[in-house]
Amino acid sequence: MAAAVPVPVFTTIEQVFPDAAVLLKQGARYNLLAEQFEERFGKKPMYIVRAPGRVNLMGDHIDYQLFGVLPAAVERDVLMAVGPRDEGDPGRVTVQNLDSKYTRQTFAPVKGSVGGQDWSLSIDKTQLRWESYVKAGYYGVLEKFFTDNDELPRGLDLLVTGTVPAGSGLSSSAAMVVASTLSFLVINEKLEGMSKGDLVKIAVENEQRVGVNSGGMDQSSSVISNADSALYITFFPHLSAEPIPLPITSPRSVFVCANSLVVSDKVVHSRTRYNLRVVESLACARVLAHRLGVPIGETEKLTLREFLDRWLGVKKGEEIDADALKKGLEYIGKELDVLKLAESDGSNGTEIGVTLEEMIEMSGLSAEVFKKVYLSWVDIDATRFQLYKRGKHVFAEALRVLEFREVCLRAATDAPDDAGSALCELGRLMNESQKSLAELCESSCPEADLLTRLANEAGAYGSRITGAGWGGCMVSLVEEERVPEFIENIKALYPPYHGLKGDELSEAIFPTKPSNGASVFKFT
Ligand code: NG1
Ligand code: MG
Repeated sequence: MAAAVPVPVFTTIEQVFPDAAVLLKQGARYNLLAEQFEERFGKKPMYIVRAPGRVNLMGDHIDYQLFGVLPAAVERDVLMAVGPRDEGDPGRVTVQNLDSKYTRQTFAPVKGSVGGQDWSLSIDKTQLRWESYVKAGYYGVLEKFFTDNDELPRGLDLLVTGTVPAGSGLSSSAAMVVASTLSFLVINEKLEGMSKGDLVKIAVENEQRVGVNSGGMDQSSSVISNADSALYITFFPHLSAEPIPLPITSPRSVFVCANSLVVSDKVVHSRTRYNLRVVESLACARVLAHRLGVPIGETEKLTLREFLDRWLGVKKGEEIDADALKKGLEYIGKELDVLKLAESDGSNGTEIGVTLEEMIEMSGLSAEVFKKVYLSWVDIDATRFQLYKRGKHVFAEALRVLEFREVCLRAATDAPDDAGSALCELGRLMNESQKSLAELCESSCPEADLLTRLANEAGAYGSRITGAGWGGCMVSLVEEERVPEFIENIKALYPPYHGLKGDELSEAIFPTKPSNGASVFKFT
């Protein structure tokens, strides 16, 4: 196995500046943003910060169980032009957006201990407000660097523009939070010496301040990605990222993102969807540990990844390689079938799940302890729980991530004419993933099922929903020269696209290649 490349370090700002490839392609956009900044704030910006969205190529609903994922940053991004403010209260921020539907906001943090925090900066979690993402980025910087009384944060003016469609599973939120975290770091001269791993950690905590219990995939790919490769990101036993070259040069192929135009409000539905998946998979780990005699503390919320290591007898802190992990996943997948964690209704073998009482009984814990450990920290709503299906999805999807990685690494060393078969292999894995997301994780929706089917009929190698699901975007692997025809076909057959033209259509369905992670451009 190729050793995972440690997360690189930013030693100076210049090291991440400039990203020549981006500037060449997008120079006009950067200039316009800088001009607009000057017009609005009466001075030139000091920096432009860029953070991309991401498309997850393989591995959904497994990052919060600490299994590795394989996303790539997309070309679409968030740009923030930033300059320091000289006057006004220390730390005051004014944010504007080139898109006038996001109105101008100004705010200043208040020093003083609130709920154990050194600063307060009110973030309204009950409403989706655009400036919350800017505040979230600020918060972590305040809490990490401005805890003693001698130094106050520098205020700043900020102008934002973005091309990642909002609410579509391409992580516009992570792009916003990463860009704003970087903006506050760079203006306050705190970026030097910081590793990308540190930045990811701050950005993950920052995004959780807006109110989601997510894993670390989105911020990692927005920060760490490289152009022309995807990233294999692992979270356990520690964060690491390995660039994975994609076999997309012969025949030239691209990933096409297609928005189902079904908006899934993750916060509103989290009780029956995202957060429920988190609880079901944690409960699955508990029941497995109990049944298989794997040591687990009474109040320990073990993830499925941690459970697997213990089951395999891996020593604490030791890292197993991809091959051993693959074998472990294959074994546990079979074991899960034997254990029958849920009952089928007997008629057609459909899993009907277990009740809360049954789940508690299976866990070996008292009802009181079970509820405290698994249900008290999160709000969920269900009468039946699908432990078998969720566990089955997580282990099989984690295995597909390793297979996807392996196909790519093999194609990078094989003869070039084998690339076509590598693309077919990747497509097959994408289709299997879609089936598992639809049937086992139950995070697809009829529109997504239709779009992925149409994508395959229109000649994609494979197609799957990406990100949290229940709507949002599909990602399909398509030969580049077939893309115009592919888009035409989907447009004709997917009813929500009828009538879309020009920008509306290219907002909904567009090809993308892996892009570089976040960068900071300094004006000299
Ligand atoms: P999206 O699709 O960006 O909402 C969410 C989580 C990820 C991951 C995926 C499912 C957030 C911010 N991100 O992504 O960590 O769990 O779902 O694989 O909630
Ligand atoms: Mg998001």
